[in-house]
Amino acid sequence: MKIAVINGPNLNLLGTREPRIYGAQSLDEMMAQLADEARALQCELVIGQSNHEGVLIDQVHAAGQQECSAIIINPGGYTHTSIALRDALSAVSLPVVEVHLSNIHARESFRHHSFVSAVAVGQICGFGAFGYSLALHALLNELQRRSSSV
Ligand code: CA2
Repeated sequence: MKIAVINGPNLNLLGTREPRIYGAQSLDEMMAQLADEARALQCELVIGQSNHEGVLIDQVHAAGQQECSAIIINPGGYTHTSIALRDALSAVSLPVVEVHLSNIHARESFRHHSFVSAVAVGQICGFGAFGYSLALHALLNELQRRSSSV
């Protein structure tokens, strides 16, 4: 089974700045750990990151075309602004889990609203890199639940 993991703008800077908010690990380190964990669960990850809204939308479309079963997405700042990204996630009709490293609800008020949440199975925030691992387990559980209810 393949799962897409899509990371939005500025997340390529992880580990270089703002460690108090986002931790000290780089995105590559986080994704390598997640890929190891996924492999042990018989899953393959298709990992992406972009600083460009259109490229993220293309990665969402590709997840549908590459026969991924689900999407984990940290949309970064586009969480709070992008109707186009939300429309893409809605259009591919795959289960989505939204991840944020920080607790967006405990930060500035402009971070409290997410355009993505309404098209996601759920949102995980505030647990740092562990949030991606929680999302992987949540999606496997969701896929199992959906396949046993058909
Ligand atoms: O907490 C999260 O994961 C966020 O998605 C991160 C976004 C932010 O706009 C969202 O509100 C919450 C920002 C990512 C910026 O990442 C940086 C990493 C290192 C240095 C500077 C920015």
